[in-house]
Amino acid sequence: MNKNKNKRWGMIAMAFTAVLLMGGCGSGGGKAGDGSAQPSGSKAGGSDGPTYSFRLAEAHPADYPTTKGDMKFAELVKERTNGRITIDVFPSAQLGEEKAVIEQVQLGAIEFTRVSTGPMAEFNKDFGVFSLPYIFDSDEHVWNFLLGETGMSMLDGLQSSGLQGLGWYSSGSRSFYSAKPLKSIDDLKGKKIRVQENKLNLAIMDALGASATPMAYGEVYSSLQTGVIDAAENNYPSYYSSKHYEVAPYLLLDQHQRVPEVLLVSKTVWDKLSEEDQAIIRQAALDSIDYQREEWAKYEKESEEAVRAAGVTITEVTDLQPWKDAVKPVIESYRSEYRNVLDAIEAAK
Ligand code: GTR
Repeated sequence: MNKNKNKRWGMIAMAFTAVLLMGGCGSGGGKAGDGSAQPSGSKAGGSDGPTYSFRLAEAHPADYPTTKGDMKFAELVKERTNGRITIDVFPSAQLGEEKAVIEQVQLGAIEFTRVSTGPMAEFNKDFGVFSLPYIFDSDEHVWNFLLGETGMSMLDGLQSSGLQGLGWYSSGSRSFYSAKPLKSIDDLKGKKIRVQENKLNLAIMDALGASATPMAYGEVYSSLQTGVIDAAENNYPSYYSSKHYEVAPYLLLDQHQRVPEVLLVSKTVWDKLSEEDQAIIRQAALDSIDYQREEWAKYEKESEEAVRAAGVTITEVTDLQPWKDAVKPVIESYRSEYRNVLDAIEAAK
């Protein structure tokens, strides 16, 4: 654990050095990678400047690991600006469901958000890569990629979509769950399955012989309950905290996707901030990552135990080959579009 942690920090440091080097000496008009980052914890420039009160939209409840990460981020920003910049976290989708929130953040009506990279695919094509199935082997693989050069540069790549990425958070792996018994890949055939809202998921469900029903996260519980959909898919923490396990108590651990979370700020807002404030915010986001990952690891275990204790029928998948074979055509059809990033993901193994 400790070794992994050190390794992670080493990688963050490496990635950050790369950002600094890339920024070089250009002023860049306060753009990402402008090399103006202060060392972690530095108060330089923190107290001086305009006062801001921002909002951060979060889909999950207050005790969920992403929300805890958001709060840590907000706390660090407040601390390092001596209270000049405050970010209020609004949990439980109080400011809206993810897709609507992303639109609001693009407009600058909401300043910050933490969202899944799943729905982000419809706002920035590059982000679709995270919905491709079985491209990562483990969480370690995901993080090697996210904190490497390509992963970190994808945060800045969001500028063309009116957003600025600030950091990544953990989200484990997604598996299917159903209201009716679900034991094998064949049981998915003909099922109506709720997916995150992006077009790649339609192709994946099609390849599995199921039919995709994209809808907002907040509608999934009642849709499972009333039979509008037969099944859904998510990680242990969401399966538990959303209570989907109550209405879909059959979980099949196929781990088809690892779709990370991303912390975002509106580019409209970002461009108005001084380089010093940008640097403080960027560093605070990076400094909240390890905390979020620790909270994630704890909550992932707790939520698995809780759904087991609640009597959920969990089927492990011992052979992933039939799953990988079934979805291979989807990956192949997107390979040329995502070639560079897929190569970087492969290299991060
Ligand atoms: C969760 C993710 C949420 C939301 C949800 C969903 O894992 O943390 O932000 O995207 O999945 O399936 O809609």
